[in-house]
Amino acid sequence: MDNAMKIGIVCYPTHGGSGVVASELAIGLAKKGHEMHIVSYAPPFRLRTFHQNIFIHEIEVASYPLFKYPPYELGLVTKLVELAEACDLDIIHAHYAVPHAASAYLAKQIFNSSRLKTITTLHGTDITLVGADPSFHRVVKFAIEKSDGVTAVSRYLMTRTIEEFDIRREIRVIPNFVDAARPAQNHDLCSREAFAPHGEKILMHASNFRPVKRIADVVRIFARVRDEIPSKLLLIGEGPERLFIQQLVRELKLGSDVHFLGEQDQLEPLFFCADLFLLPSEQESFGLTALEAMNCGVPVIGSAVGGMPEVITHGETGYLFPVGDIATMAAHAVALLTDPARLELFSAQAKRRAEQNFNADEIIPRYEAFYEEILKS
Ligand code: GMT
Repeated sequence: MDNAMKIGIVCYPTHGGSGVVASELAIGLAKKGHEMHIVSYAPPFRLRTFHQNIFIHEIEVASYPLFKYPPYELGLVTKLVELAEACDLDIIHAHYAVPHAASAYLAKQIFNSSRLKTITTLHGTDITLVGADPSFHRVVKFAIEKSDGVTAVSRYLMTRTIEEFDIRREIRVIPNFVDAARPAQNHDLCSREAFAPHGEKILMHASNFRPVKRIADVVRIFARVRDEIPSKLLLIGEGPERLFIQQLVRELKLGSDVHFLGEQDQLEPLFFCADLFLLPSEQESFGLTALEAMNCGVPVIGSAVGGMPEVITHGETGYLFPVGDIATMAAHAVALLTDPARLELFSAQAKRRAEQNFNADEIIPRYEAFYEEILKS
């Protein structure tokens, strides 16, 4: 490939949306012939198998008795400078601003070549929760202003960033994406009968189990649905809320109707077991799991916050209601689950929307074009 680029992608390796987007972007660009270098503190879970043109570089952070907090940012900077030199990188693309955008900036200063460009992709909590915290605010603003290019995963996040940090530069919106063809490969891997032996309906939620996801609302919505129709709930993920949620499941006497599946590397097989996906978050800059559910033909019920309305079309591919309105969410879940024709229509519309508006085949070239534009600038 003549115009192949050498790109360093900085991301978190854990089961979170920003790491998934970074990994899927690397996979897509590597397939097109670009040389992709992943810099992370562990191999990202979607990149644990071999991919041609993808190279993993783990960040080393020295520990010393003096350090209460090992300096991750500096280990990352050192790794990026070494990599820029050894691999002749064209671009460092930092996913999640805190602290990756600042580390990329510092690496560029140390490397001291105007040829090397830095790009930051804003994902959500790096702006709305963590970045907005006074202890990070100034650095995040500085890093956004100093990146050669900045993208945001939704129009909402772009606007919110401009307001929150008083940003006067361009932030390009490039939405998250899915591989529209892949679900077909995972179609028969999940057995509905294993979770719902008597033909019960299956509701599903997947997240990092943080308070922002309002998983208690998921459980309470499910409790109301189960009062009306036989149903099961699949809860996927790990995080600080897990014990509290287990306790709530016991208190509401939902017992064996709720399955905790822990972290799962691939959600697609499970989506094919689900009738409905629940994402009633407090905040959501995009809602990648909702898009992944739609890509498998699963409608979504969630909150009308942040970038969710850019992904889910209310009344067509799911329903969105105000945060915490569990009564309305549950009523619409029951209405949809008891109307097979409407459920089927929503399922088809969800799949079509994912395919037509968020297809990797269309979105990845937008990143590629953005890289080329920044390299020329
Ligand atoms: O909170 C999460 O879900 C994790 C977080 C992340 O960075 O891994 O997700 C954010 O980025 C995702 C990928 O761009 C978005 O789909 C999520 O909506 C966003 N989370 C929030 O805004 C709460």
